Order: sequence, then structure tokens, then C-alpha cells
Amino acid sequence: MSSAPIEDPRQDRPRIGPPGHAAAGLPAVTNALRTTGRQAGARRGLRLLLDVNQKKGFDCPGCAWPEDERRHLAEFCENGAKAVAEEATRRAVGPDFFARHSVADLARRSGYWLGQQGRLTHPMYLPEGGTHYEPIGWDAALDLIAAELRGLDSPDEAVFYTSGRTSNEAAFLYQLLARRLGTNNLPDCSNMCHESSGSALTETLGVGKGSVLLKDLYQADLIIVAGQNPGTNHPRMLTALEKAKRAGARIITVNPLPEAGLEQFNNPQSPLGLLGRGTPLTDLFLQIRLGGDLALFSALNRMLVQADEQAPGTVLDHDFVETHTHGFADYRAHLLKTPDEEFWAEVTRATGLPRARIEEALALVLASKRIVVCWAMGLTQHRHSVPTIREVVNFLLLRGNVGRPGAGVCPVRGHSNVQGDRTMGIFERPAPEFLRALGAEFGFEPPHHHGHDVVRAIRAMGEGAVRVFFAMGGNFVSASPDTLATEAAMRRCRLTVHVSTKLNRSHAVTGARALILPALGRTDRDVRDGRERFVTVEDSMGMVHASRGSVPPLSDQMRAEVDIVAELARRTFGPEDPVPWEEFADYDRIRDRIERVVPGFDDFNARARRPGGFTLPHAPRDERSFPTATGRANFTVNELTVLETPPGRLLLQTLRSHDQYNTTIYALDDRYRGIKDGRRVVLVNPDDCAELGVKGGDYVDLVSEWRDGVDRRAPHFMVVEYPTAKGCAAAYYPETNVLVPLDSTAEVSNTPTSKSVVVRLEPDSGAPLPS
Ligand SMILES: Nc1nc2c(c(=O)[nH]1)N[C@H]1C(S)=C(S)[C@@H](COP(=O)(O)OP(=O)(O)OC[C@H]3O[C@@H](n4cnc5c(=O)[nH]c(N)nc54)[C@H](O)[C@@H]3O)O[C@H]1N2
Ligand SMILES: Nc1nc2c(c(=O)[nH]1)N[C@H]1C(S)=C(S)[C@@H](COP(=O)(O)OP(=O)(O)OC[C@H]3O[C@@H](n4cnc5c(=O)[nH]c(N)nc54)[C@H](O)[C@@H]3O)O[C@H]1N2
Ligand SMILES: [Mo]
Repeated sequence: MSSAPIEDPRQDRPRIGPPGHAAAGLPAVTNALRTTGRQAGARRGLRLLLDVNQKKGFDCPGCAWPEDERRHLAEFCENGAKAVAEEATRRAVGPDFFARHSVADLARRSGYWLGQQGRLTHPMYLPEGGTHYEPIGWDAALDLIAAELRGLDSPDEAVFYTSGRTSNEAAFLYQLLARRLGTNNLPDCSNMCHESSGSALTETLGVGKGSVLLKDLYQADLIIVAGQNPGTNHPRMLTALEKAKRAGARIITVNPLPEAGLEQFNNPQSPLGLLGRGTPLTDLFLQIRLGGDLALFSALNRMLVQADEQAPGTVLDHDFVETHTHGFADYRAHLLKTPDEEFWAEVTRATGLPRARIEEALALVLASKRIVVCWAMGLTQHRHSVPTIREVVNFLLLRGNVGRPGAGVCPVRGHSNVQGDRTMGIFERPAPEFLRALGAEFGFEPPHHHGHDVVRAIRAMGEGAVRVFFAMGGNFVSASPDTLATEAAMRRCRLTVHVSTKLNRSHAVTGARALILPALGRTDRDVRDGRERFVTVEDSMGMVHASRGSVPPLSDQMRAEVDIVAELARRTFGPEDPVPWEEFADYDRIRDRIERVVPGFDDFNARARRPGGFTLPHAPRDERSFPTATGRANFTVNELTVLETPPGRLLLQTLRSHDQYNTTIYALDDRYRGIKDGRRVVLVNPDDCAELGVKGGDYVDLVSEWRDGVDRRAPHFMVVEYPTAKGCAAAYYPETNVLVPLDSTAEVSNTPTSKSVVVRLEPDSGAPLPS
């Protein structure tokens, strides 16, 4: 692992070795212990690792993968350990730090350097025209925001962003605050993440969430993992895949990159795994072109339908299709309408896969009674992501692979409570039933017109139509697309407020005035008036459970997110407000309200206290009923899409390295891909290198091309010759967000197309590097 965080990205010096073929094992354990020791101290670090994801401990702030009922002591995960260490660090960023560093100075630093300075410990205020953040008391800070909110000409001049770590309790109050004010401007990180999954699943199955539990993975005959890199981003999923494998499952992975974690898992919980003798996971690797998944699933579906016509009743689940679905006849006609030759030519162009490879996949599908499809950002961040996921649903519906054991859809969520935040009403397009229940519970009329999602919020901010930008966590400036446009938009606000745990670029690119409000995180003990409190979270499989922090907060000025929201609301709406904000210092009172507003939370307070929590109902999974517009599961017609790139151009995906958590950089290595000490690298297929006249080690600028004719440039990337699918390059986010055009978004979900950016490579221009 690299040493000090670099301040200047030009110091980035990547060293390239061969990509790995296995994940975890002993290096994962040593790497994790080193990070936790360095950040949190050895003893405190160990204590934390013992508490993470235990039934009485805190929910890991890493990912949203669920816990197994039979937990290992310290259910081990290198990247979970790093997420915990990052939050539980003993380094502090207080008033003296801000006195030393002007905002202009902070804006010049790398995001890596900012994040490594430590935890935010005091509320800080940047006055208009000020050069430095200054300390401010909580009362003054909250009064200032309340006055600004009360002074808006329209509530829609405020935007309330949420990242996905916010607890259910805080999220529920936060959306209530926004709606009480009169706006649905509640963009969240989901808009850039799994929005395409939510859109596609709601339309086809009636519920925008995954339909499987862990036990389904263990019962599956076949698991397809498409567009996901669990070895880095959901390491505990590898334990589940290993267990599934031992129970007889096969695994197909679909990815432009051969990801080490999916090749072999060396379980650090087992002695052999520690020695590097692990379980091979993938049975069939389909090295697909970026965006080719819609064509792949269409091809499988067409072959399934054709096979059934050859031997009627042996391939499709006609009973299920008849009883539970809608639209099969139209779908079938669409699937079969194109002549074979033309169809397969398109599939080959879209996927880059020979037909024989897809037929191998078909053979595994035909041999499997129970199939689960898992996916993440590789499927959700393209223009045609919603049709792609709808086609995955078609695939599962054809053989009745929804709503029975061992089968279903498994969108694997990112942030640890991103799914719970949505359940609590963080959504710019809330369902009318939710608004009715909310209004009835608290005695007010919530706004019904839709609010801004992330992309629309940036546009509105850029046009000067937003005066207050408030963020509950996250790093809006670095996580959003089109960095320059987003930064300009932030700067047009009158007041920007960040409730945060760590310093990041969004604190350095601000509105006319800015506030930083330091919050308790998942690992911190939450004590108020002598009482210890706990929050709840929902994982990727709809399981809700308690989370209790265990480390004493670094400063008595850090506040719980719930208290920040409730106090702000009290000051904004005054003592006569129908919502009794003061009551909510007792989280049980919030849970009582959630129980009455959100379906599935009956007896919430009691069930939240049960070890392991409880599972939310999911109609398609539990009873094969589909609350869609037709009352059935919907087959959908999706036009086959080929992402074409003009000659001499590459399609670029922007993805995560092994040593980062979204915009938080832990270190400069991407161990499994053989990259060390640097992040400004672009992975290019050797044949493409030859065609483009570049070679490994050359420095280039990445220039994205979009129909607006603007050249968006990310300077100074080292070319790495890498076994990625031909025509498809890869580079890390957030360094490449500057390349993603704000207007380039997915149909329906409006998610930025971060996994398919058309770029050309130009010789390194020496242009100054952004921070
Ligand atoms: N340690 C760590 N854990 C995390 C995060 C983190 O940053 N660090 N982030 C969290 C969050 S918010 C999220 S959303 C998840 C993200 O989890 P992932 O989705 O695994 O994250 P990415 O790094 O974006 O990886 C995308 C994967 O999809 C592949 N891919 C890209 N495009 C395509 C395509 O068109 N088709 C197919 N089939 N594959 C494609 C890429 O090669 C890569 O393997 O992880 C969560 N967990
Ligand atoms: N180009 C490109 N862009 C992408 C993506 C991509 O793959 N490519 N992925 C997208 C995805 S999937 C996502 S989810 C978004 C992520 O977008 P965000 O969620 O906005 O970004 P993060 O980097 O996760 O936010 C990190 C910050 O959150 C704060 N924080 C951490 N924990 C807490 C907490 O408990 N409470 C509070 N109040 N604050 C906390 C810290 O201050 C930290 O600096 O980025 C998206 N952007
Ligand atoms: Mo995400």
C-alpha cells in the first residue's frame, strides 16, 4: 500500500504488474489490519473489526450486501474493514485545520488528500466573500439555514440531496422536512446508481427491489453475475457465491474485464483460503463489449423461445407465463421477427461474443431449473440500461424464475442503506399513496409535483433556480457527472450545506456561503441525555436491522443526523408546526411514525430489537403477485441496441479501483488488476493500442465526444495494455467524471451514462490537472 496521500495528481506514478486471478486470502487480511491500525489504532481497530456486522454491533458502512444468519466472528471483509477504519480514524479536522487552510487551498488539493485529513469535528461556516471556514455554534448555523429556507420565494428553490449511508430514521425525518417545506426536490445517489434497476423492476414486476434472499443463492442451479465486481465492491458476496458453488450452483460472469474476484475466491475465513488455495467461482466467462448485455439476453431469450417451439412445453414455463404474466405474445413476435442472419450479426456487433459462446451459456441455462441474475453498475449506467434490465426480467419470466426458491432478480446495491433511504421516501417522484399516508399521519398536504433528480438539480442550480443546496452526506461535486458543469452549478447557489463525516471536494466548491455540519457515522456511539440510541438500516435484500455504534465520538460537537434534521425543522417551521419535531430525539417515536406511514414495518420497534431484525414483504417473492399496472408480471419489448463508436474512438467505462469507496480514496493501489501507486491510468485492449498507435506507458489525454460538440478533457492518463474487451477502455471514477456529459443519461431513469463514454486518445497536452 502506498504511503502519504499525494497532494498533486502529477505525482501519481503508476506501476503495472500482471492482473491477479484470485481475490482475498492472506493479503486481504494483512492489508485490512494495516489500514485499521494506521487509522484507528491497533486496539481500537481490532475492537471495531469484531463489532462489524455482528447482531449487537453496527452495520458495516461498506456495502449493502446482507449478513448471513450464521455469522462468523468478525465476518471478514477487507474493504469493509477499510470503510470502518476510514470512519473511525483518530485524525481530526477541527477549527485549527480550517484556519491553516483557505478554501482556495482546499480546492487545489486532491480528493485523496482531503479525505485523509480525518473526521470533521466542529460546525464550520464560510461567510460570503470569506477566504476561510470559521467555527460557528450549532444554534447560529441552524438558524442561518432556517432563515434562508423561510426566505425562499418557492420551496422548490431548495434541493435536499442524500447519499446512501443515512439511517432509516434520519432519512424519514429528512424527507418529511423537505415535504413539509413543500418540495419533492430529493435527489439521491440512487439517481446515479441503481435507478435503472428500480425503474425496470417497478414496471415489470411491480416492486423496484431485488426478489431474492441469501438462501435463494444457496439453492440456485445457476447464478449469472453481470456488470459487477464483487471481489472489490461486495467482498462478502464471494462467501455467498462460494457457498452456492459448494451446493452445486454454476456461475456465469458477464463482464468486459476478467475480474480476479470472480475467477477464484480464497476465503480468509478458512485455512486453505488463507494459503491461497480457494474456490474457483466462474464456470463460463462471457467477455462482453460495454453495453452488450441487452443483446446477450435477447439472444438467450430468442433461443429459449425457439427451443420451446422445437419441443413444445419442455423449455418455457407455460403455466407461469399463462397465469402470472402479461404481454408474452407481443414479446414473442418481437423476438422472432428479425431473420436469423441479421439478428445474429447485430448480436455479435453488440456483444463482441461469438455465437458459440452464447450457445454455451444457453446450455447452462437449459440445464438449470433455478436461476438468479445478479448485477450492479455495469448494467445500470448506460443509455439503454432500463431496456437491458427489462430484458433480464424477460429472461427470468420465460422459465418462471421469479417468486420461487432459488430464483429471481438480484440487483446488488451500493451504499449500505441506499435501499432503506428509498423505502423511507427519499425520492423525487414519490408514489401518491406514500404522500397520502405521510400527509394523513402529520396533518399537512405534501407537494405532489415531481422534484429534481441529480441531473435535473444540477441543471436547475446552473440556471440559478436553486438558492439552497443541502446534502445529507455524500460528495455531490465529485460523484456527479460533468464535473465542470456541476462545479459551476454549485457556485451559483446562495447557500450550500453539507452534513458530513469527512472532508471532501464538495466543501471546497461552494455557494456564496457554505456550512459544514459534522455528523456521527455508523461506528460512533450515539448517546443523548444519557441514553444510548440505535438506528436501523435495510440491506440489498430487504432485511431491516438495528445498528449501534461503539466508538466514542472524537468531539462533543458532532451530532446525530436525526438531531440535525429535527432541530433544523423546529427552527424552520416554529413551535406551532403540526409535526412534533422535539419528540424525535427518541428514535422509537420516529419508528412509530414510520410504522404508520410505510407498509411492512408493523411492530417496528419490537422487531428492530430482535437479533438479526426482520425481512420486509415483497409481493413477487412471497406470493408471486405482481403489483404492476396490469396486475401481472410484464413482458416488455426492447429494441436491440448496439453502442457504436466512430472509427479511432473507444468506449470508456468509469469504474472503481480496489482502494476506494466511491469518491473516497483509501490508497493508490488496485491490487487485483495489478496496478500500484497510481490512479491516472486507462486500460486499453492491446489490439486497440496497436490500431491507435499507442503503447503501454504512453501518457494521453482522454477527450470525450458528445453531440453538443464540446470536447471534455481529462489530461494525463497512462495507457495500460489490459485484457479488456476490444473497443472498450476503462478508467477510474471520479477522475473521469469530467468526461461524462450532463445530458448523456439513461432513457427513463435519467442515470448518467458513466459506463459508456465515447472518447478519443490524444497525446498528453500538459494541460493543468484538476484536483
Ligand atoms: N470497496 C468498495 N465497495 C463499494 C463501493 C466502492 O467504491 N468501494 N461502492 C459501492 C457502490 S455505491 C456501488 S453502486 C457498488 C458498485 O459496485 P460495481 O458495480 O461492482 O462497481 P464498478 O466498479 O462500477 O464496477 C462495474 C463492473 O461492471 C463491469 N461493467 C462495466 N460496464 C459493463 C457492461 O456494459 N456490461 C457488463 N456486463 N459489465 C460491465 C466492469 O468491468 C466492472 O466489473 O459498490 C459498492 N461497494
Ligand atoms: N463516473 C462515475 N460516476 C459515478 C459512479 C460511477 O460508477 N462512475 N457511481 C455513482 C454511484 S453508484 C454512486 S452511489 C455515487 C456516490 O455518490 P455519493 O454518495 O455522493 O459519494 P460518496 O463518495 O459515497 O460520499 C462520500 C462522503 O460521504 C460522507 N459520509 C460518509 N459517511 C457518512 C455518514 O454516515 N453520514 C454523513 N452525513 N456523511 C457521510 C463523507 O463526508 C464522504 O466524504 O457516485 C456516482 N458517480
Ligand atoms: Mo452506488
